[in-house]
Amino acid sequence: MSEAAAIPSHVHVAFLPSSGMGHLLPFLRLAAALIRHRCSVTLITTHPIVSSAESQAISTFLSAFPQVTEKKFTLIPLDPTTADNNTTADPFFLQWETICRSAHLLSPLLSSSSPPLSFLVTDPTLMASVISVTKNLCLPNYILFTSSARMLSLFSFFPSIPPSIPKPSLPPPLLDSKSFFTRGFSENSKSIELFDGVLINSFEELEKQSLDMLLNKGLPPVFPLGPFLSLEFEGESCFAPLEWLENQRESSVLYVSFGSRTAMSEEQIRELGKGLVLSGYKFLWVVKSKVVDKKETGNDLAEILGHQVMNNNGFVVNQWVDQWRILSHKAVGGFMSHCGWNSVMEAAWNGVPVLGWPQHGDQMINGEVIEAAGWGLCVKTWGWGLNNHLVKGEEIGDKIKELMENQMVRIEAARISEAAKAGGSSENLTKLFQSLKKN
Ligand code: UDP
Ligand code: G50
Repeated sequence: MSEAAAIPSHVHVAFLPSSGMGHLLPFLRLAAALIRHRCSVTLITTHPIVSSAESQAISTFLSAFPQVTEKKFTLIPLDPTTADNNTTADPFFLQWETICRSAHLLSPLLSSSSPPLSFLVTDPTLMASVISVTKNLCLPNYILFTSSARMLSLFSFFPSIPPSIPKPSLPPPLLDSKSFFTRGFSENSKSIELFDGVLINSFEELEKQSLDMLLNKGLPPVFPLGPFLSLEFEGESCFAPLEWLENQRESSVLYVSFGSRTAMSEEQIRELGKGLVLSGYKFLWVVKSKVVDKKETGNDLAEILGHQVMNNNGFVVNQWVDQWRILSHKAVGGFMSHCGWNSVMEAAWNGVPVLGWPQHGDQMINGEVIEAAGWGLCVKTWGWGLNNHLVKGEEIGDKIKELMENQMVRIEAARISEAAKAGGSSENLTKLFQSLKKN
């Protein structure tokens, strides 16, 4: 979204992201793009905030854009005994449920905005709870879908499953019709027709088939506005081993990260470390063994990994890194990823081939997008990170070699990056504003 789109004056947009960096970051990136197009922006922040990564991102965003109005939305504390075990086990799921249960209190916050709001952009996990509020206020409401168009096709037709999506690729909690996740997914999916449109961080060239399928299905219009670009301030005060990267050969390093909320078992971490060493490639590895961002100490790391990994070909970190900066570095030639959608889009923009190892949720479906477009591999035989299946280091090492030695994926990754940069997101933004005028 770099070129200026034709946008009417006095557009005031409010953003309501849900919890988790994978939800917050695309909201902040889209908000920044609209600010660049001279819109006024209100950011609704939900309190208490789950992780310090989220608090940090919100505060740096607000200092970078002092013209943004922050509306603090204090949530009604959720009595954990009224939520099921599945919800309370994951702090981010618990927060989704807490926001949903507080959503009826949003009304005064939205109606008191000045100048009056043109529309709200709502997180997909909050749709069913928020739509009645905006309908009462006659306020247009758009969804920012935080995953792939392929996942959106599953979401919007649920409980039907598009034939193009194999059952084993479904988010595992969807296999249990009574799970908290399935209930929310299903209610949110049903409410989609009440929305004015769906904004998505994707682009035609990457997901043409899924986007075409979503057209003419009686759904609200879908606006592919991606890839969303990282914001300058995101890298502030977070780590990137640039000096180390500068000393590596071009495309020689494998970057390894499983996103902001996937913790691996210590046993699996050890095998992964073994695999990285066995591959013989240089690696930059972000290790995470806790779901929320409590830092592991350096001692813990050495204890888990052993000194061979720590002192071998790699650079191991256990803190929040500037992923965009790493992926855009010329030394990085591969990305072992859980296929969280933001990571996938960041790899696409930067032309980095991906070795996908989906861990949960929508990640297998996102991995299939990469594989179909030919700029990476998605390993399905390793199973989901959630189960007890331990993937051995030898196998991991072999897959890494397969990716890093594959010239075809490298060529395709460069092609996808070019298509991403040439994409029509700015035209789609213009279409969005034209659709607003008709409301
Ligand atoms: N991220 C980052 N540094 C980290 C970990 C994650 O900048 O150390 C960013 C990453 O670039 C992406 C987001 O956090 O934009 C994670 O979202 P994604 O959808 O990839 O996965 P999730 O964390 O939601 O599983
Ligand atoms: C997070 C997650 C799992 C997961 C997804 C996440 C999505 C987004 C779609 O964002 O696929 C979505 C999920 C739930 C819902 C509505 C929409 O109620 O951990 O699959």
